[in-house]
Amino acid sequence: MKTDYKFPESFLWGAATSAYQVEGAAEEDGKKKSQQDILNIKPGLTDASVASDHYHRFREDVALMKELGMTTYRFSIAWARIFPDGVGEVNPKGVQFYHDLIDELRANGIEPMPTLYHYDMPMTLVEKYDGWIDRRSVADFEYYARFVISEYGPKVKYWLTINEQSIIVQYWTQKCLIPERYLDDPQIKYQINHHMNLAHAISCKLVHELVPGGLVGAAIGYSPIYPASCKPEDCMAAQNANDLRNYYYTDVYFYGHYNKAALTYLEKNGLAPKIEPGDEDLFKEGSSDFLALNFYSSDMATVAPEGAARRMSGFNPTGIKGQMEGFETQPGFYMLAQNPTLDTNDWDWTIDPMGLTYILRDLYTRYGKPLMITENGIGAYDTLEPDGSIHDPYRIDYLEKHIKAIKHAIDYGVEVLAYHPWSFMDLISTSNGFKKRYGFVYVNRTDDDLKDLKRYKKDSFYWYQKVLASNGACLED
Ligand code: BGP
Repeated sequence: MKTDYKFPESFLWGAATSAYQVEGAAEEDGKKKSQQDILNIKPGLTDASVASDHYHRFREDVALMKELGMTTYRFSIAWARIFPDGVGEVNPKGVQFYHDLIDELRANGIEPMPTLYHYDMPMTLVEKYDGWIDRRSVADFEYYARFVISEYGPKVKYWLTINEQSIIVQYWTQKCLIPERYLDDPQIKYQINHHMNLAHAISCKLVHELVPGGLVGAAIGYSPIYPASCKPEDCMAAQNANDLRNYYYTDVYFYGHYNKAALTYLEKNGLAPKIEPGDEDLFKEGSSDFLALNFYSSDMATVAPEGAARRMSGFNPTGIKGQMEGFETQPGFYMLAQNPTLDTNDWDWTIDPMGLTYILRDLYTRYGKPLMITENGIGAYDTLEPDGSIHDPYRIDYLEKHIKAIKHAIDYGVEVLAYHPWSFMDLISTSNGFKKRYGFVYVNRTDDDLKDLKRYKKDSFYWYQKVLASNGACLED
């Protein structure tokens, strides 16, 4: 029988971005620097001062979203634009920017879906007490979140709290500005995550308190982890990896406590966060309404000997296949490795659409809460042709297979609310600057040359427009 790819009528179709990756205007209209304005000055990255210039061109960008047929847009609010020093005095121009953006979206029939935090801790708080490393960050985040949720609450139904705690733990020095003296202490990353769990739970409580009918959840970077073989040892390693890399985060959001096996492993290895009395009560009070997933690829695990060197995931800095710097190894628990059965993009990220059906089913069975996709896409080198076209069949192929994978999960009974591919337009990649592009809309600049920042529609734009117009029904096997 032919599969029907028509999605439920209420399904929201959109795309995603984050503040420091698109906005630019890093120190304009009262905004002060965030840690990303410092971190992205490093060689190999692109400084965030202009990015895609969305701050100045958001009306033109929203017009393109409307033309694409989007009914939801996932973006993030820059904490340092609202409170330039993290707490204290509010910045009226920053507050107005997000009012204008949200109003423009609403006027065009697009549901605004803001993320409260996407890697961009205000620098003042990093200088004051080392940012998320210090528990004072939780109270300051509450101050910021309370303001933002009350201010925009009447216009915003869906709230996303913190972007990708799991990836922040993996790539802690890239996602947070970590002072030198902490670099030899791997426990710190789990402490940062604990503070974020508290901030997440507080945000959930605030949405429930301040936004009638509001719904809230975290956006987690999530990859299923398969065993390297059917050997029981590999299956056990995969279970260990799923516990520490995935359920360690999501169990807190829905059960209000850390995954037992993962926490026990961290405790035995001196890595567990310091948990204060009452913290898990707060987790339970701040339970999520849904889970948002950022899905790009899947992982594979095998056995790690007790004596193996501990390391976190590496990344491929060159965009030439086969140059992944290394895989996470947790001695005596698991070690990740490249899955030989899957193709990859140029940065060695596996391409695994069935992995998306797999996690949607698994997470729905585990927690019974609605799910949505807040990121999914393929980073690639794109070429602007002399006639202004961009031919990106690899992106169409990737997205088509993943959209079908979502529908397969829906057909199994999973409740999926929305799909936001990454990204609406080209933006600064967190690891590879402007070389690695994700958007439906091409932004005419490179890492070193700002050119004219003009927007061009890629082939994938016209393809996605048809998918949205037909609510998925145009897709066929
Ligand atoms: C996620 C982040 C995004 C985004 C994406 C692609 O981890 O939430 O901010 O950038 O990954 O990753 P990259 O930019 O490194 O290619």
